[in-house]
Amino acid sequence: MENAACKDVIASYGWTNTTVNTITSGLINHTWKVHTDSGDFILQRINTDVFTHPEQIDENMTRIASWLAVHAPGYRFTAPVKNKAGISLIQLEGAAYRAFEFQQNTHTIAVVTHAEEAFEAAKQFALFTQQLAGFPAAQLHITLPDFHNLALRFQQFETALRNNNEERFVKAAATAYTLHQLKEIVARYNRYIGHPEARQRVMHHDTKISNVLFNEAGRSVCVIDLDTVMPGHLFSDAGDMFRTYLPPVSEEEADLDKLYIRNNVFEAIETGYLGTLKYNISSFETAHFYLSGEIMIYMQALRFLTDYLEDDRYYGKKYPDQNLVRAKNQLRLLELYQEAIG
Ligand code: GN1
Ligand code: MG
Repeated sequence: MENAACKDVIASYGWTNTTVNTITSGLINHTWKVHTDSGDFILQRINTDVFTHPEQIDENMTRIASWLAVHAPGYRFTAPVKNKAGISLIQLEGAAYRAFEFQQNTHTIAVVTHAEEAFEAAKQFALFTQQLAGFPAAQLHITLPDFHNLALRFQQFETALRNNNEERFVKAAATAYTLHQLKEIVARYNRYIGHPEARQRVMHHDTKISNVLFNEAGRSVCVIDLDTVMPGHLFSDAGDMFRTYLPPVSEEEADLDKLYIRNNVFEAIETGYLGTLKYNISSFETAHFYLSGEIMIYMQALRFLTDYLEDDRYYGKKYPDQNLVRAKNQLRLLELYQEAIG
């Protein structure tokens, strides 16, 4: 690990004989796997530029964990562990850290290869929202205000277009134009969230496949990466599954010919998610299930292009035009998705 602060964090848990390995997935937080004498842990440094109130994440986790302990004691909820001082969020030198027990005999996968994996993940995310259906969602802090507010994301995109850096604007122009033409999705989003039946629930807000733990038999065990757990709408979780599971390649793929919609995966998401939530979902939510994908794919395309126009402030990059490549990828995916839902 790169600095002395991390050593102090490790010491605060009382871990000894540690071996630390960086886990590279995830664009926002820093994650390490720590092997110790007292078991294996996942240690994370929260990106406090993004999550400006890490203590709110910690409070949300504690509230949910206590509630589940009473109402769904068998449910596997991956709350942070406490250090020797009984603290589950360690704030040091302006950074915030927390650790989780490593769930033995589980693994994550980076991309959906088989429809069965999409089914298992969709089932697990539905189960999460289902188990927490009785939890008073309004008691949770909003850890990222307006996170999935498509209307705001669109406004931020328009602002970025106006305050552009000339060279990037020229490169982004065609993609920006097409994205702008699709703005009626924002109007449909506004109607959705303004509808009295668009109920607020406890949502995960980051349902990519690597946020599900699988066991050796290929069954899903639980969901992880709970920083964005907060009140929200069903479209967030359903939509991000469509966005990230349907194509055979990720948002990083530059060759757009490799993108297509896998119909068997589509069916798997639908059966896994709607099947699990069937007694807990309104006809309004079911009727807007496909819209979820349009909202979330469109939102991600806007976010990547906005970041490109704003010099990669948020997502960062490993090569110069990466955020433009990501935006083009998501735009192509949106076109394919719209064809698929007809
Ligand atoms: C970010 O850090 P990661 O990879 O879990 C982002 C998501 C995006 C995703 C795109 C807090 O998630 O909203 O969909 O990148 N999370 C945040 O890869 O902005
Ligand atoms: Mg995440």
